[in-house]
Amino acid sequence: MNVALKNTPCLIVMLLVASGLCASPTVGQTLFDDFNDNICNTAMWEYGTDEDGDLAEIHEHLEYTSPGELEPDEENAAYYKLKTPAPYGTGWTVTLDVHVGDYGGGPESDHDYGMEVVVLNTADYRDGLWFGLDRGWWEDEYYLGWWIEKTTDEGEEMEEHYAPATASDGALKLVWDGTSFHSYYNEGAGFQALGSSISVGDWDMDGSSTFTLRIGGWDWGCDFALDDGSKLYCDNFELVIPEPATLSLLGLGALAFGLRSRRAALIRRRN
Ligand SMILES: [Ca+2]
Ligand SMILES: [Ca+2]
Ligand SMILES: [Ca+2]
Repeated sequence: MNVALKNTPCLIVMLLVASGLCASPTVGQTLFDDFNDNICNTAMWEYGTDEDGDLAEIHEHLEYTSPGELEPDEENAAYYKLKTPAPYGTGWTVTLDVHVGDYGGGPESDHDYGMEVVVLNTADYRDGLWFGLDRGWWEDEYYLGWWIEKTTDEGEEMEEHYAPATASDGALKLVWDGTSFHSYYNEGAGFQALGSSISVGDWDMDGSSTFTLRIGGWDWGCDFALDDGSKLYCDNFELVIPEPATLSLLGLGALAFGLRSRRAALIRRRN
């Protein structure tokens, strides 16, 4: 083997790291995807679905499509999942642009849908954090809002925060400071906090644990297909894992900060 060929794999790794395409999130690294090439970066992402949801890079963003609801109470979801989980011990920040268009429909058919970031305890997928922009009809009320919800294997210890949204477009930011999660949303006037911080101390994790990170879309109870193109999508995923010193400089350390059950959460929110 000549020297050039022998060094090729090493060169490729160096180029991948330099271009941000390397799949392993490590301290000091930023992972970014603008989805502009309309092809899944399989070095970074695994594709997954629940039921019949579909997710695809198209129109230079990541777009969700539902086939419509066939069975009552069925939920569809499709997602990109990071191939390499994010580490527990160091802090990290994920940001994502989301767009949840208006499909209308009548209150006679309860349904809701949205785009989200999902964090799961790699060792126990019952431990989860679901954060996104959601829209839909529920019991004759039409809502659009930012929503973060925590689940655990204990079930009854669920936490959640909700804030009404004013537009179909926005950005969300989730910050892990090594102890708890801080959630923010931005509708054009800068990021603002969505409720208080959420601790995952009851997830039985330790310094060697990791989080699985997913982005994607979902719908529940729809009796029509979310297939109109570009109405439900996300864009510009960024995961930043700063050096610990950088994290404290950002002031993040100073901020006091599964199984899906949206139906139960909605009922609680409305009561
Ligand atoms: Ca894009
Ligand atoms: Ca791509
Ligand atoms: Ca657990």
